Amino acid sequence: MRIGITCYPTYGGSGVVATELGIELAALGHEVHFISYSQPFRLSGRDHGIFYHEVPVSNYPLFEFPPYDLALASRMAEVAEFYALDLLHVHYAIPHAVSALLARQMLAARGRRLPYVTTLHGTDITLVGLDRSYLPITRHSIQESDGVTSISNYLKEKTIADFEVTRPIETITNFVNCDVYAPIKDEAERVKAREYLARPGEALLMHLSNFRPVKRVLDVVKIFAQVTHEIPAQLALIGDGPDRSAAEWLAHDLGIHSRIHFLGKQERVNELLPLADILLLPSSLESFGLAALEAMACKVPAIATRVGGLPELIDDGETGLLFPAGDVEAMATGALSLLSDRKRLEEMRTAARCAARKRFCATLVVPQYVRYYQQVLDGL
Ligand code: GMT
Repeated sequence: MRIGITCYPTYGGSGVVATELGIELAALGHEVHFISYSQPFRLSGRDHGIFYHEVPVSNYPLFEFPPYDLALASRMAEVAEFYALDLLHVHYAIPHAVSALLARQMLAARGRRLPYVTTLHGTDITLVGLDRSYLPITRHSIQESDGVTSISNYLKEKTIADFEVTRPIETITNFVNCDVYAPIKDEAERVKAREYLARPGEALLMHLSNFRPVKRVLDVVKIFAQVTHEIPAQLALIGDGPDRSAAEWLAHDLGIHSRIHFLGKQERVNELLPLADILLLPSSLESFGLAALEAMACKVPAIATRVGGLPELIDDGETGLLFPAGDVEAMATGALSLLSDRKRLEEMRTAARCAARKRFCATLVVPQYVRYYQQVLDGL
């Protein structure tokens, strides 16, 4: 198939999923065309079978808000025509599904079919999409899609309930390449590799996000403060975003900044995650929680919140621990109990990797997308 993929190309879970999907589809022999305002950050630009088409947005003085969604629709239609695309797959409904709808209409007027599949990721439904100014157009573009997938059952139900979408929605969960996201097998090698973050005998906690308020990064610092009060420990924070400076201030105020490593945005998180003992993900909402899955594949269980789609990913007590959002005390106690019981931690680490491989491996999930595309094409 020739597939056009549109996503947010910068740091963020939906862009990561879209990019990894494109890479996996190309590896299966499909031709993948990314259409976006910049090259998705996980693409090297040299991947066989993958093409990137930039969306130029002109900024006339008249435009207080340059209309990216229109430029995107034009580019989608052009790329679809020039490269004979079979379908478009857009990740994150706003504005991508609306642009795809326009592109489909433009080509229909020229006698060409261009179906589009929309994948719902999270705040496109739970926050932004529910904003009254976006709700009607978001609902329309989802309803009009030729196929709609959701990354968890939670998000599927939420979309049906809040948007009154009547068309079928297929749950296709997020996935991880279990060869790329993998543990460091040799323990001595792992201890050596993480020496710059934690000394031997110290626990290493990690957090990975875009530091938006929904991630509750300040809770990460507060949980760590309690942990490091009891046992020797270090914290590595991967990512950047609006709450980073507040987290840095808090680390200084609590006097624990020398044990916290702000690593910023990182390209190869698969090399960092296996170094950790546990991941902290205290989000107020996660429709799936890709960071937790990536960690699990690296044999790192998450201390996370019982919100959104996280219970579909993490079996509480088996492959991680779940707590109510905001309950810093409980999460710190949970982290301490796990880090102080090496046998239980090792069992949970093994179970986390096993669950990632058995249920969320790219080799299982990507074929579900291929079958879904085929269904959409057959249904036309
Ligand atoms: O909805 C967002 O917050 C944006 C999105 C992103 O691009 O980071 O995150 C969502 O999609 C990820 C990939 O499918 C999921 O793993 C995240 O749980 C989800 N975020 C939220 O629901 C807050």
